[in-house]
Amino acid sequence: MRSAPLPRRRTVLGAAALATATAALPRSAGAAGLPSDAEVAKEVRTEYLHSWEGYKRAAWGYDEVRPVSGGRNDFFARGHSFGLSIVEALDTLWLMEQDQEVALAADWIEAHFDPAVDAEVQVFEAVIRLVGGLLAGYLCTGRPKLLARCRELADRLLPAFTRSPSRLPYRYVNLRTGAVSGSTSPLAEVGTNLLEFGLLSRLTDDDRYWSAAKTAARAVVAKRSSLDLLGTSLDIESGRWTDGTSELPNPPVDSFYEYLWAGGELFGDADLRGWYRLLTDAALKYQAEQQGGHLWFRQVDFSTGKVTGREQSELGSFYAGLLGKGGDLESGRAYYRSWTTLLDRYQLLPELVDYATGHVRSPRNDLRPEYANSAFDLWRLTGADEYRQTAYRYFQAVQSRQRVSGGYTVTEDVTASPVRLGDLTPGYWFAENLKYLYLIFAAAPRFDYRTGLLSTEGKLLRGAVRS
Ligand code: DMJ
Repeated sequence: MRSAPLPRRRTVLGAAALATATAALPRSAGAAGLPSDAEVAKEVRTEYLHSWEGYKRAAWGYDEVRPVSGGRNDFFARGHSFGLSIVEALDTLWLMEQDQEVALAADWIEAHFDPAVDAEVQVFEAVIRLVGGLLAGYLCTGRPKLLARCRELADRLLPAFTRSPSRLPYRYVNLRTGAVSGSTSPLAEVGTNLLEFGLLSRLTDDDRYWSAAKTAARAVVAKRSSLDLLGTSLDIESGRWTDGTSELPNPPVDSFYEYLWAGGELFGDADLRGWYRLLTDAALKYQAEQQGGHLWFRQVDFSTGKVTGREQSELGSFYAGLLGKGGDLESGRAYYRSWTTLLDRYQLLPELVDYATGHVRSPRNDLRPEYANSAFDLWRLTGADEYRQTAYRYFQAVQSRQRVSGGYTVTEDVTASPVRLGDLTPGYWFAENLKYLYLIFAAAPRFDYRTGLLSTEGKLLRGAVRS
């Protein structure tokens, strides 16, 4: 995993800076209308367990629960279940010290999780949710079978990389046959594997996973434009861009950038750090803009910098925290405030807005975690009360609008009053939203606040404190 160091152009807040920042974090007894931290942590845990029990009751062993109807959803492939919500929940339950539930979840995985089913799965989703979930489960519990399952799954995903003429991964692979498909892939799907594959290489002393991931990331960065911007999607077979728009921080490119920073941090990899800095400087130069006193990121032609759109996806709100962690703290804080104004307006963030016109382009709310993720990141970096306050507002809004007797559900329209409910608890709900909130308020003894590092799916990949 060694690489030649690239020059760094400004200080990046890594573990040392996080440590300094978090050492001074205030623990509150309930300032400015908030209950005490301990009370909030208890509320958050109670709501998490409400949702978990709903899943267990109606959909145990299936990927996802439909908490209104009591139905189930196969996330990866119709007719095949991986017990996704169980894998997603494992490290959150562990951080919340729910050891009976941890044992139940880990036992189920060891007995039933099948990494060799005859089904085509999306490589990106399988990596961040399943490989990441099994890795985190192993790091938290120390149960070797979780690592064995993880490795078997990763071995079955590898053909997506090794059968590709460009070494950029195909989008889909059949876990039993190794057949690959999906030759046009967005950036996030090409690069959001560095953490999971890098860590797996470390734990197994087998370089194939890391090498596949790093080769793909290197190939992408080599295709940057003369402005140091990246496009959105690539043709896996020719290795060429299929478009020329820089979408950062919207999907489907979002976590590509996140993994450059996080990979640099987790593995001390100077290439990844250098690439993150180079691409982030270009995004701040060509895409950042103020509208109505708020910071947003426009879409631009990656060769000319010409503006092509002003849409912002809710998923982009993760970028506030990433900017902070990467060393652009003031930009991160400003971008977070832009999202807070939307939260204050709608209480639940809509999926897509045009920030120039103020129009809501998609009024859905898919119980997404990105705003809470940034609240957690920025709170760790600054200790500022603003993030506890807004995190709690986010929690209250979700609790009062998306809670049902079977758990928590997505909503169809956040602009309707009352909001129109959907019928799904996405797997990531068990991995992310309430984990971030819990960690802000709980002073969790099993989380190392100095070095803890979470993946894009909220998986605890560093900083599990085992007694
Ligand atoms: C999650 O699977 C992850 O956070 C991913 O990085 C983006 N999409 C969802 C949540 O919105």
